[in-house]
Amino acid sequence: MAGGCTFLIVANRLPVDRVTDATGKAAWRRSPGGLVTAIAPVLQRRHGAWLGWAGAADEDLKPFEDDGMHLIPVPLSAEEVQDYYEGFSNATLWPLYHDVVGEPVYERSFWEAYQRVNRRFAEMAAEVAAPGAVVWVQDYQLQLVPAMLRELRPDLRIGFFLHIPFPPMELFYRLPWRRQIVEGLLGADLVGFQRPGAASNFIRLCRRLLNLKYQGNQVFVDDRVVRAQAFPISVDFNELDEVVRRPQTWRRAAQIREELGNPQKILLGVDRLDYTKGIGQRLSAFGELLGSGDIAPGEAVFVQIATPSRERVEQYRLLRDEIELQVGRINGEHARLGAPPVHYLHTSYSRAELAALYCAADVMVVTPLRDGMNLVAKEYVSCRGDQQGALVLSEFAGAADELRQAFLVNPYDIDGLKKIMLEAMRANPAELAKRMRAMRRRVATYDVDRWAADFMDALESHDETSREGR
Ligand code: GDG
Repeated sequence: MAGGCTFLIVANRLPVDRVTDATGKAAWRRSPGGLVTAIAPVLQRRHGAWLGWAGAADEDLKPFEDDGMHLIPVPLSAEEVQDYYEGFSNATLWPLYHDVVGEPVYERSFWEAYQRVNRRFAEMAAEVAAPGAVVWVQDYQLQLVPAMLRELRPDLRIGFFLHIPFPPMELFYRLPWRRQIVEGLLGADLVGFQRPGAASNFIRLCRRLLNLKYQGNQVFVDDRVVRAQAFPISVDFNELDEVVRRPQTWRRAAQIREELGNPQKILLGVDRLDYTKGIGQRLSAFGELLGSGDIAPGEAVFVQIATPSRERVEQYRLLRDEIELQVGRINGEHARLGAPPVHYLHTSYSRAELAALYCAADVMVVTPLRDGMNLVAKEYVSCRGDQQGALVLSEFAGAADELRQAFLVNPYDIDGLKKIMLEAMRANPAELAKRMRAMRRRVATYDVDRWAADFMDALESHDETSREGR
């Protein structure tokens, strides 16, 4: 049975978190995180609906309106949160898709739950979508939804976007359920990836694993054509640019510098506390630079914001201990009274405070071992309308394809990382301005609106393209 939604986003989480206000009343607040930051504005403009889990286990909420969006909660039991979300999504797929930088867990009960929950999402989407509606499914937690949904509702136009990397075939082949995942994705009309390399990995897999024919970015599945293509995600450049035009943002940035003891250089990292982000590598490099005297005592401070993430997954608990031990060691060895070189903050901040931090940072250090895109790098660039600031960026972040004028680095190479961090700290203002201007041009042109519009255009023009392709 069809519903009335003509445009529907289907994602693991709703784009809001429950908070308790001053009077003790529960309310919703837009959640931080890459996906939400990118898609909420698109949905608000198209007056669509968003289907996803509200974040607490074992509760059955009615659909509601918030922040200009129609939100439809999908219930998950505590066991499903453990097996589908913390298990298959975050302990199996996440490390496997990020080049196995953590060891994936292959557990049959996780897979059972993943299928069950994906089916629930597909069934609920099938119920609310209007005839011929456009449904845009998001990310690695829901890779089976496109095929399940197509089976229930062949009239829908289905898009899928993967926010994280798609691994090379050699790694993907390890997954015991590899075939089902690829078949699940092929239920979509359009499968979007962050980088062209990821789209080619997928197309190669379709050929090798399922023996399907392809031509360019089109894969032929029975009587259908599925397109696989890169759509590098971006940020709301204009919004950030506007935030940093406010004098209070720069006043706060100056205050942050003051609070840090007016060091010559502030280095900044902003990440979810995740083992893919290379936080340990950048801290090692900074610690060694202090140890060798390349950075003089008091010359530079490193501010690391580590937003709490997936705290019930074992690997994340271990990572937190490791990072905190490392910070403690560096500060133990190099701090003077009241002046630690590393300021580590395991908490999350408002977007306004983040913008002020970006403005205060002389060097933004973004060193993931693998990252689909990395929005932090693009946010930093968007905030630096003063054309200053240096971006140290890992070659293994999707953003490195576009931000070629960053100080690019291989984060596995600690000596290389040390060298590039020093280079970024010592670069002269003219060189920084040249690099920043070029990067800003890129992000201003390919902003989040452009990303969503490119994806939607490709999805909505799909039929015509397919006929041409046959
Ligand atoms: C996934 C992919 C891809 C962080 N701390 C706070 C906060 N944030 C915001 C940042 C940024 C977002 O969270 C993080 O996005 P990233 O892209 O850096 O990383 P993931 O969370 O891993 O995102 C990634 C992304 O999806 C989108 O496709 O780029 O590769 O892994 O926007 O600013 N926001 C607030 N307080 C914080 O403390 N308000």
